[in-house]
Amino acid sequence: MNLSAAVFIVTIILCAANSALSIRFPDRIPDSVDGGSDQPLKTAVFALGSFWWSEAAFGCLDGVVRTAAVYAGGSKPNPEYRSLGDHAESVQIEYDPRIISFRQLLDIFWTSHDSRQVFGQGPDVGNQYRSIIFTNGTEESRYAALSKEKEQTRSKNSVVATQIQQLGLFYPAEPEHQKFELKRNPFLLQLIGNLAEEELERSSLATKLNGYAAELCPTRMQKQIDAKINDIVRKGWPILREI
Ligand code: MHO
Repeated sequence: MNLSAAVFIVTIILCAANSALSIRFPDRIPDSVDGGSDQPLKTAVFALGSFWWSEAAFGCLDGVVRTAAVYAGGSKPNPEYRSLGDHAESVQIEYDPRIISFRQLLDIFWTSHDSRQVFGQGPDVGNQYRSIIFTNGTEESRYAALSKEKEQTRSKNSVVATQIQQLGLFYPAEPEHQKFELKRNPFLLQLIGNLAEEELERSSLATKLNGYAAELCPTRMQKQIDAKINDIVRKGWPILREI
């Protein structure tokens, strides 16, 4: 066997071993997208109740690169969780428009909450949980209005309370509200290397796992992640047993 053949085989073995011990999903976001100028990422912002839930509801979708919990829709400068003024708990979604469209995000928005509930969402009561589609430009406003009409025809006996608003200034929520569902799961955090807060907030993998932790991934993805994690657990991983 010549040297290059040997190197090739060793590389294959190392790759296989590596994939057994780490959690990686196919990253369909080409390097050029993030920061590239030809087809930049787009941003959408929605309010649909607690932002813990909202981040998780969108995090696992193909084409969603990252999410953040934010305060939006109000006028109070520098809102905080205990004094958010007239803002609504919202999710900021960075997505690749070549993989997922604003209209597809709207579909997820409608199916992820009860848009007829006024002054709250589920058990959470208050103005901060109201339902809003934020838009950036006339095309998005048109899509939002059309999708709201469609939703209203589905809901004959009650009024869809969702507002459609031009996106104004919005603010990131405090770190303890970011990737909240994932942070409730120390095992998953450990699995991706206990990232520092800043890294965690930028990480696409953490964004996906945040959806997984809340069991809000599409079934196919939920199963794919389950299988990957079971594989890691079954094969065992380096554990310090004694000093
Ligand atoms: N139902 C949630 C609301 C939290 S939220 C980020 C709770 O457990 O308090 O507003």
